[in-house]
Amino acid sequence: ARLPELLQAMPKAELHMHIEGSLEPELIFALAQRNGVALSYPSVEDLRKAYAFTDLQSFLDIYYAGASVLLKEDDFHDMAWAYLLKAQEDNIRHTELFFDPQTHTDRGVPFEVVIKGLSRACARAKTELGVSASLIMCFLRHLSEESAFETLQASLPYREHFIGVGLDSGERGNPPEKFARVFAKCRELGLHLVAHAGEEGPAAYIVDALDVLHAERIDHGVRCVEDPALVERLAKQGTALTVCPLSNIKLCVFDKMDAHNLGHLLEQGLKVTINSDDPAYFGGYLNQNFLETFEALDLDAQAAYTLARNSFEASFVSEADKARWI
Ligand code: ES4
Ligand code: ZN
Repeated sequence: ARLPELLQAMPKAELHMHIEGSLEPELIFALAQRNGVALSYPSVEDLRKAYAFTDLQSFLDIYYAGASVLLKEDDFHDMAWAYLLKAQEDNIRHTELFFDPQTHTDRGVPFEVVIKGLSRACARAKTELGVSASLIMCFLRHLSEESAFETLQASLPYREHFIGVGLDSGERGNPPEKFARVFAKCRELGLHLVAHAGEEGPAAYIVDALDVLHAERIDHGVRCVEDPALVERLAKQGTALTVCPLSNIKLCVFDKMDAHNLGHLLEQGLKVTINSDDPAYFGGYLNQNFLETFEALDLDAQAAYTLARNSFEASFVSEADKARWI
């Protein structure tokens, strides 16, 4: 079969997807209307035109503004459901979705509203779409340790609705150490631990995510190549990197797809996965990431198989489910 058809058809898992980053401009406008929220863009086209980013922060400003239309439980459900339909189209069998409660609780939306809406969509996906979906709660690293602890406290009544915690938002100046105590508490609670590191931040932040936070996977991690000893360690430990190629191009982490280091990371024996990050903002869902990466880096069917297998191996599903999918 031709490679594009193989990439489309092969079963896969997605491990790095911010559900708020799946909010398409059309849905932002529909929810704004439904909730009577005023937007600073006159039309869907004008909003989409604003999706031209120079770095992570220029994206985050628009991403947090987009999330302001989410107020009711149904809004969170409808957003997640729209993504889960795309996931099914892309032959995603399992997805671990990040959500950012502080983006909502800071606007007065109760934690309960967020998690109930998202959980309901995840439960429906399993029965109606055959897509397994879990939630990972992220702490915004530009906010304080105290705010992260408050968020963790608010989440405890819903402990069974999410499988782990992550760390996202602006990396520069917000090192993993800032959340050492929060992550220690989450570890005690038996939560899975992941962290964004080495996207815009230095390789040292990846080392600290491992040593200080005890992160089980590194989100992005592409700057690990700046520290050869770290690359060797990641390969030896089998630590997964959840790489997001289209995101990296849109946020200027690499100039163009030909210049992306994903092929190099694979050659180094790292457990690389491909993910969409914020697909509504970065020009495509998971299969689009696979297609553009394989085209630009001239990857083959063997690489496709490795990446799909890695996605299941690096997931937090049971060993029985892994055996079923791999
Ligand atoms: C994000 Cl690309 C990226 N990096 C860090 N935090 C994020 N939140 C949503 N997308
Ligand atoms: Zn991300």
